[in-house]
Amino acid sequence: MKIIHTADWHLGQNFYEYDRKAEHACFLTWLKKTVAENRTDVLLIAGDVFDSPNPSAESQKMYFSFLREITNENPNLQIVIIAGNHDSAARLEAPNPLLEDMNITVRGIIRRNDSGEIDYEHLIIPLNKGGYCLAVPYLRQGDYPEAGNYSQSVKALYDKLYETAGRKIAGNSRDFQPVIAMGHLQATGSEISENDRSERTVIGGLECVSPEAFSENIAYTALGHLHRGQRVSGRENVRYSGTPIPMSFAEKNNRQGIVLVEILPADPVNIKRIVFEDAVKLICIPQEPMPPDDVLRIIKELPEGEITGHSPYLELKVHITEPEPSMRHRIEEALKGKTVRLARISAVMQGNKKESNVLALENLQATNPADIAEKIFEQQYGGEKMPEAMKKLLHEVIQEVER
Ligand SMILES: [Mn+2]
Repeated sequence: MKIIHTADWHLGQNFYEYDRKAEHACFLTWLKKTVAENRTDVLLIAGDVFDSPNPSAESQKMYFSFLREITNENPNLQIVIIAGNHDSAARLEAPNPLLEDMNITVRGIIRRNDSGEIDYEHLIIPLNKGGYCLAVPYLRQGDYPEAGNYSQSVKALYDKLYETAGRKIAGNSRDFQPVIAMGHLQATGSEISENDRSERTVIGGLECVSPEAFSENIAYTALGHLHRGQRVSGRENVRYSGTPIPMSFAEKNNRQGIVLVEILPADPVNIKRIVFEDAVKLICIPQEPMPPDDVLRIIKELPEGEITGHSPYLELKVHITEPEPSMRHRIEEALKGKTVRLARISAVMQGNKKESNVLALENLQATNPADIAEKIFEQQYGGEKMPEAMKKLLHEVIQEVER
């Protein structure tokens, strides 16, 4: 049985001001080709299909076109999809009546029966080739049995699922019946991308699942949520596929792709990562922040050409000694004709080794945006206060937005 494991597509994501349609389309085309070339039996999509719980019509069309095309091209392909924390569990499940006829199963909601018990059966998907997939979507509070802390409760959920699947297997005469598991969660013993805000804010400190939640007898565990493809706690067959396209500059060194898993009767599982080579490149220059004039000089060396949906994204690191209101304009002028898309200018004040923009989520929610802006201004410009005129403008903007 051949499985392809992917996750964290984040369809509809914007990278700074750029939409990523071209990149997602390119990935989905590549995925269709890869699924067909490898004569895949099962495609697992481990959550965060969409970037937003309320995806645009365009993103939904891209998703449904993909499902239609891939099932047309591979009539025997089975697809199992779980919702991630970015997806709306209910919305992702809504097309199930149509998708089920196409051999596609989506699980987003943890159902309960009339007596309040979790409907475990609903999360155990029979595989056409034999065996079962434990399809566990992102778990929200109340979605798991009470069994101590979060990690213990999630383990109890997977244990119960594994046990229930085991009973089904015992009552069955087929000899090839592997159990595979899916989840959208953070496992302890995994690395997150350095500085990754999108992951870190979601993860928090407590909500980590011990890899022991996944029984050694599970042939393969397909995880989503962390954007870097990796094994968990050294276990070869408990993995994050990672995101196919980088979601932030912090992910620039990740090798994006998917995981191809082959499960053979009585043999160890064969696991191979396949890199998605056409991912748009992220360029961060210079390596260490430099004064504006040096950065402008380095920009001159960038390749000339047209800007397309496949041009690299650019992050510039500039060292400044005083506020430089015209810097962005000068940089944009210098970039004319270059085949890069400017995403971010990171301005660092002389003396400040690292940008410090750490603010706990609770504090952030309770803080006035004007205060945050003033604080950031001071940090960026070495303690200098925001000019009154700028404060006034900012105030007007905030009022406009909040009205
Ligand atoms: Mn996620």
